[in-house]
Amino acid sequence: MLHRHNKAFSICTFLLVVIGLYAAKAQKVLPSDKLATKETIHLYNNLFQLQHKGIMIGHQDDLAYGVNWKYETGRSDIKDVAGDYPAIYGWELGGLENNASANLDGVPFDKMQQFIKDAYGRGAVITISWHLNNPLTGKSAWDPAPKGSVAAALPGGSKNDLYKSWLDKVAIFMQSLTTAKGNYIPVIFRPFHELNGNWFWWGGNNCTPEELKQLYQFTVHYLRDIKGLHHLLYAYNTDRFNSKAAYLEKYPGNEWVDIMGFDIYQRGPTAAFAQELDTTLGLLDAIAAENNKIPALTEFGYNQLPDSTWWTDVFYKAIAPHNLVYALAWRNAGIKSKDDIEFYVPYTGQQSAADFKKFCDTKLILLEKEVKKLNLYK
Ligand code: BMA
Repeated sequence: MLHRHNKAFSICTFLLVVIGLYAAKAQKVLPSDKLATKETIHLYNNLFQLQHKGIMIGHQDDLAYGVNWKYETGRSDIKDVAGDYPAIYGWELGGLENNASANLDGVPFDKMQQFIKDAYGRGAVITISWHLNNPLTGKSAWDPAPKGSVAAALPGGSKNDLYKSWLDKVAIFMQSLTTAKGNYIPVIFRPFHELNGNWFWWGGNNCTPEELKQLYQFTVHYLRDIKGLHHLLYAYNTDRFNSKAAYLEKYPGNEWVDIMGFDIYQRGPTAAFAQELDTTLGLLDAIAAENNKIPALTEFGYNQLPDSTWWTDVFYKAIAPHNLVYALAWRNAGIKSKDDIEFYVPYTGQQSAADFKKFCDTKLILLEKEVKKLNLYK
């Protein structure tokens, strides 16, 4: 009798554990857009659950060009070196606001649309940045003068109509990103990146925290509520930072943001960079967890990769203990001028190529085939 009782008890316990596990798995987190499409909700939820399990490696303009090549169908520097495409692709809209047919780095928008559709079809993730011109001066994103550019773009400002017309073009581009079945392809949109630096017209001291918050909110409101786009997740994105307060100084609020990230580049000694990356990711872990958002390294790189074991010795060690779900390497522009070469992932024959493959082959680091298995949109 006692024996049977015990058995019934352990079956009950077992069932409770199974139900508990199931409930934990089914516990959904939702994006900030209450009307987000099904695929967008799945993507958000799946990325959220990826924390501690995997870090997706991404690359800006990966399919368009690499070091010493341009527009070769199917080619990618990451694939050449590591055997697979990146798990997340970064693209850039700068120039779209002026009706250009190619962006500021020469990538034709029609090719970009196709690259995005192809990558989505293979199960990967898309993120888009926008180095938009200064609406007040008509010059580039890197034209911080005069102060007042952000105020001018806001409702009531002299350039609000112009800014809205630019957002209309962004909306048309986003709406062009559809699947074979006609559904919208979810996109992580990353406007006003590096917003604590002084180099962009929306950044640092070029506006007040309140103005930037308003611009961020207005932008999301316009795209989401006025234009009716419900396939976007929004990434809030600073440059390097050293405290929670500094990170959150211009944060528009949880209703407007889905992903929290920052950009960081190694430009000096390795030990200091490794330490800073680790510390800053630790701050981001805490901030994202407190706000129930997804942490990501929205841009990173060590230009020209002069250290042959940087990937496993420095980068892996710094990122592995943290919660980030992706890290996006900046573009392999290649030779820009006689003294200016830019690349952040290795190409065949580059001195860190073997180490990059080793890094990508670790269990934690994910490329495209591995995320396809995760079915991020389901
Ligand atoms: C920068 C450089 C530039 C490029 C810009 C926008 O970091 O790569 O060459 O024009 O990003 O993509």
